[in-house]
Amino acid sequence: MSWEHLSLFGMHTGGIRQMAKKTLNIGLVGYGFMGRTHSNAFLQAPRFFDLPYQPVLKAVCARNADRVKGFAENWGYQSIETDWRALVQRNDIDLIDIASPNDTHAEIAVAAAKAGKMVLCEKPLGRTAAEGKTMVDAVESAKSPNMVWYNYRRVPALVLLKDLLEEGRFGRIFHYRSQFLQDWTISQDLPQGGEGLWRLDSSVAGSGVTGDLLAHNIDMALWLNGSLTEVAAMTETFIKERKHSLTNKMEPVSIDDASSFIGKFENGSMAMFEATRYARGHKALFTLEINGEQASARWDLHDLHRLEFFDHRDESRLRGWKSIHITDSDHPYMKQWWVPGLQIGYEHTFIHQVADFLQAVGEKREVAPTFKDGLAVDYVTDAVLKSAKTKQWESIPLV
Ligand code: SOE
Repeated sequence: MSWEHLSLFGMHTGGIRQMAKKTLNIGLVGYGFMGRTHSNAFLQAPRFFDLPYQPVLKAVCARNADRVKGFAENWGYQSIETDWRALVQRNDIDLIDIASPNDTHAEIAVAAAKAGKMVLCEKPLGRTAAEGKTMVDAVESAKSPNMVWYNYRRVPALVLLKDLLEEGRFGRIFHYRSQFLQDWTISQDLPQGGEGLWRLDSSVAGSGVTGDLLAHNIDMALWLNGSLTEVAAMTETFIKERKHSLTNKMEPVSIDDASSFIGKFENGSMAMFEATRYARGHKALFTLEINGEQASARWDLHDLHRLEFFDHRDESRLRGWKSIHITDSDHPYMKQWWVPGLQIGYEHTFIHQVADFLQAVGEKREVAPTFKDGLAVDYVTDAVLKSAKTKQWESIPLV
């Protein structure tokens, strides 16, 4: 345990200066799973981090008035809207947070930027790179602070990995491989479309696992290992027809159920990626491994507080894989939390993202992943889907 942490015993809860702070009024669109993760993050971030702004849950917007009212009461939103256009035009809102299905991202983000709001958007940025580009153009011309919720960038173990890579400990990188495995759509009886199941409807989601899961793998890889230059992909739709929740009729399924690609990074390393919702037994197994000349590292979401690390420069008699428990106060973000050895989880990645965003707004600088970073992912996912169709290598445009 580091000394720094000893001083935190017993004093941390009072450690955040509760001086009068500028408020930042949040207008959330969408109240599903992501609406909850974001709301929790806005509430918790200022309790654990000393931030220049105090987020205020001003309004939440969704079409179903009764349900949005219940959501507002549960999370402490001061008011509700049932039309996002009204929310975006409100003078008492500083920031629009988009947590609604993918087909709404572009229109809301563009309108919010035009109305002079800061804009946060759930991933993927657009259903396509063309949509993503309109969003980037809108926030850039309005100079709106912006961020995409690629939350896994804020897992402390992965921030440590990024630091180790930047310190040059790996030497030349040879391989980067990453998977995201789930199994929740295997049943033939699962309908597509409608609330909760819009991820299975390509007109709403844009794509299947490519935009939903592989996008996380790609964002992480671009951040840790730099740009991808080209990809060769294969996708599969295992269940070809499902009942649509909105029409109650059997309709063709046009999302990809599984998606994998090989590719090349600009730094010369090889990429091997796979995402599927048909890996029976796996619920959210996001894994990555990176192999360099001097070191390797691997990580997985089911054990998110551990980083496995191998350093070839260690004394040969003692050389081996280390499993580093990322819970000490000198690990990224951890001194804001409990005491060494005690773990944090999935929801903290969103809290860290809010903390970093508010800090950056206070310092008038950008914070990654920006919309531009989100667009870089959209370019790769577009190329993956295209390559799966053309059966050719496809190159990735630079943002
Ligand atoms: C899909 O099941 C999903 O909820 C994604 O939409 C999230 O982005 C991912 O973090 C977990 O899985």
